[in-house]
Amino acid sequence: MSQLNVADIRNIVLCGHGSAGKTTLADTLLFKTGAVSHQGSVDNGNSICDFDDEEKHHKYSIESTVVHFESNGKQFNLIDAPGYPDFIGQSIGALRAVDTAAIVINAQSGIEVNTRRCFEEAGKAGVGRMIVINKLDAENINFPALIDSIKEVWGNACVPFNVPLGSGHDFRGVASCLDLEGDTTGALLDPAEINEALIESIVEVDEVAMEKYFEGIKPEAEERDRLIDEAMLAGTLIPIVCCSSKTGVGLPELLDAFAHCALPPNVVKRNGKKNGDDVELKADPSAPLAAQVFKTRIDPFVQKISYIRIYSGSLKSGDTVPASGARKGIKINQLFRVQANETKSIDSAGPGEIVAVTKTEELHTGSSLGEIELPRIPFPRPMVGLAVTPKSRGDEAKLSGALHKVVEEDPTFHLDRDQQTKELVMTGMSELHLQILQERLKRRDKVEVNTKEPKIPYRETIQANADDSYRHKKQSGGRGQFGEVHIRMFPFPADTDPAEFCSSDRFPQMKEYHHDPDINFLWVNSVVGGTIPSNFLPAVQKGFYERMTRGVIAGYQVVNVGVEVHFGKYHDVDSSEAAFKTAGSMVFRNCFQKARPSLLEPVVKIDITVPSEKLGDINSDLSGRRGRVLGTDSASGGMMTVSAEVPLSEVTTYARSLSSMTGGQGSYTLEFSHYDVVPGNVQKEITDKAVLHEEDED
Ligand SMILES: Nc1nc2c(ncn2[C@@H]2O[C@H](COP(=O)(O)OP(=O)(O)OP(=O)(O)O)[C@@H](O)[C@H]2O)c(=O)[nH]1
Ligand SMILES: [Mg+2]
Repeated sequence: MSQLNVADIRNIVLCGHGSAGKTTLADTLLFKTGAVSHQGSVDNGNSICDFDDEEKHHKYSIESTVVHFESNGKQFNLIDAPGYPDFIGQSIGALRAVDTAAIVINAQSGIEVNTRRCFEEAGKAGVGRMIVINKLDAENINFPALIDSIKEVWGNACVPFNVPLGSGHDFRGVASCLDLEGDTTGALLDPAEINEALIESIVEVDEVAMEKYFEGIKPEAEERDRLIDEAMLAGTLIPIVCCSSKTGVGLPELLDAFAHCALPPNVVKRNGKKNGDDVELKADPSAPLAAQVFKTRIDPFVQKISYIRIYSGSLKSGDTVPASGARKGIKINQLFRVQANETKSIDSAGPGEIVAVTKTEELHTGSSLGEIELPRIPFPRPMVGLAVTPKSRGDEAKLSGALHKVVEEDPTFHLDRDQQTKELVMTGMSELHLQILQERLKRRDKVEVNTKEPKIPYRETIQANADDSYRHKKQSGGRGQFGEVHIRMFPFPADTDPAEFCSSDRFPQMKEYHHDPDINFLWVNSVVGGTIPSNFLPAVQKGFYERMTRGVIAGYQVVNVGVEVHFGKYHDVDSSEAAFKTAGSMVFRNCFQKARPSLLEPVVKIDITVPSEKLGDINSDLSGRRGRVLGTDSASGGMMTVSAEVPLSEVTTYARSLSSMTGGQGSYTLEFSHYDVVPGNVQKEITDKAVLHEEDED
């Protein structure tokens, strides 16, 4: 296609639970539309979309894959996302690139945990939603019950756009519920009965159209397409389409439904910020450039690939454009269009398009291109940590390089150094996530690792006020060291407004305050009469920070603390930055120990889907793990979903326990919820185990 009309572009992510057939669907659509010359297959290890060695080996998707094809006069960009909840970050990134989410459901197993999660994430991303019921060629499918459960879980906006004709072996086609035509013998629900509900959910967004409809006038085709766009955008229409990606039945109709219902890029409303002000993005090639990197991949051959969605304006090969985080403009040497792992050079691209650039070091996942800053991509916070060392001594630098590549590629993977043990700790979404990444290190970077038990990112804080002072004094010949710092320490709860908190009533001598939102630390300077000269205050603050990073009682980051520095002493000759830094660090430690120190632990929200007869076992197991059940919901196929809050430390190896409790029939998703105070007995266990490296003198 030479000149792309933005209204003819359809960007769709295929997301949902594992094994629903998303990759098979993408592979088949590519082949049927002639975009590729062979029918890829996950089972045969020659899938176009699951091209990574790890994906071929495990026979499931690990990364999202971008492909494109043409059909019905439309240019489709499809992103095949992995269905394992461990890789949810891939779906969340992909949702930034698309205008519609097609949530694929396995007709046999119905709504599963990650189906729900993807549905919710798509809602948060503000894109249109469609539901694809796949695997209708499989046996023992109760289609009417499946539709009922979909409506029960997500509401009446979910309406079949078409229904299957025959099921299992006899699944031979689909009948449209919009245009009632053709032979509907064997339909699993009567299209004529659904027609009214479908049209109502389409006209519902427009009062005039609605009135006309109740007078008996149905919207004309063109008007209907406009209304469908509006209804999809408003979420009053969530069309359900039926198919089998294996046999190909229902796929022409699926493409037709995509062409009509999936939102074009110029319909979805998006905002960015320019110089702090909100700006609405216009899908216009001549508007200012607004584009965002939604994914990064390190390819063994072409190195770093940044995948970019253009929302507004155009990009040309050779352009130099501003980018967030880069001090100068960045040069786009060559633009590419991507087909799975293949790239093809293109000269330019406009709004709504998905392109890639290579070897651009300043671009990272989430970076904005152009003057307009796009919102942050809400990747989930990884929670499962493992200390990692190379198997062969001498491979430290190689390992660190390889892990930094993964950090660049995967926003749900973090790398830190443990403050206590000085070990490298990798943190991911789950054990499986970290295991797959280790496989990648072995294959791609030829480095094998040893890992140690999961690390929990505890935090340290205080529960009471305290005050203290510390004099650092050393005289060892020549010039001495002298610094004295007096502080008051107090809890500073999360979500406290620092401006409101720092009133003159509370701090009558306050000169200034500074709030660090990352660790919710409040620093108040009330030093009287220059007793600590202002040029030494940054050193005192540095001492505090060093101590907060190192932890006081168990070696974890200190958070939610406020300190008022109000008095001190100095010496004309012997005072130095180093002396005040040490005094700052020591007074912080001593004062913290007096202020009822406590540990905070991460609590996660867990959704567990199990056969209903296992519910009792799951609940009692959860209470043994200090869990709190929030609710229970019925899922399809005799399954129930339990939602609960539970300390992360209790579920780091939940996959194994759930599998043994349910004979492999359970699944779950984890999401960070909040930090909570650790009960006294558990705190004691952790602090007793902690080995603190004290280098300071007392
Ligand atoms: N009977 C039947 N099997 C299918 C169909 N589509 C896919 N499968 C099979 O289901 C299995 C999983 O298919 P995939 O396409 O890998 O599923 P997926 O949704 O991409 O799975 P994840 O990548 O883990 O999220 C494979 O063995 C496919 O052959 C279908 O329409 N009917
Ligand atoms: Mg897949």
